[in-house]
Amino acid sequence: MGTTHYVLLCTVIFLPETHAFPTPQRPQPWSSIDLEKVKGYLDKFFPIFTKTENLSIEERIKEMQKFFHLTVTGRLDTETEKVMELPRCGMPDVAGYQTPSGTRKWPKTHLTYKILSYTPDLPKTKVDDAIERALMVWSDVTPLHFRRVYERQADIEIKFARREHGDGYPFDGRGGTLAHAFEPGPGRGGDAHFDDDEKWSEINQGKVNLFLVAAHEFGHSLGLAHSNVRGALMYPLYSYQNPKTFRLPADDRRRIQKLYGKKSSNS
Ligand SMILES: [Ca+2]
Ligand SMILES: [Ca+2]
Ligand SMILES: [Zn+2]
Ligand SMILES: [Zn+2]
Repeated sequence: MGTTHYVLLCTVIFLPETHAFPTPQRPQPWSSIDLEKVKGYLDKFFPIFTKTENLSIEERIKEMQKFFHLTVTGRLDTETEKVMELPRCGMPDVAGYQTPSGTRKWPKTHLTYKILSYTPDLPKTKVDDAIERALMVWSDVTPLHFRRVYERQADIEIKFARREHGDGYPFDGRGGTLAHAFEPGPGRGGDAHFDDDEKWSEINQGKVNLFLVAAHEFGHSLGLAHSNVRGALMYPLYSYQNPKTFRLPADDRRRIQKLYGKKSSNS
């Protein structure tokens, strides 16, 4: 187990080098700017702790380090800072504490989706294809069906947007947050938004693979919270793998089937 973790950890930490994102490597004294940055990260991704005023910043960092299986120091050490700078999903990592995962799910198996806007990074057909394959990741192992609609409102509405885009969760320019999605429900429930300041790609090479991020976001659209299992699709940090050989990891399969059941053999 320890060996596996070590190898995967290297993969995660190696990521900034494979992306064109600025990753400051300067040694970090504990300045007020660092403190603001760390607080911002914890408020956004570990929001449960903002309600507990008496938790020190060290205690909050420890919770984050536990989630990511880092050495629990309570300090902004190099390992912790690198994880905070990795490209990732915009949804919180401790949402499960506030809304126990599994309490929000669609009360039906036939869902509709609609693509409201496209990225200029890819031909439309490539976007359509990545979205369709990302939904199939989930419909392949559950009784869920997805049908694309063009005119009327859909359960899962998909768009590419920059910065503030109307839902109160502004994107942050290139790097950092890549996308976010809302849990099942009416209106914006189920919707998935992709940061169009990223360079979206059907491969990787310094860009972000749309299929992999979309498959992760649709997990949220269907009611899954983040997993702290490294290698799980619902792990919050972006990590590239070949989309052509992608198989839904066991952790994600188990969690989605707990919500919707297994695919029946005649569907
Ligand atoms: Ca919706
Ligand atoms: Ca971003
Ligand atoms: Zn996520
Ligand atoms: Zn949004």
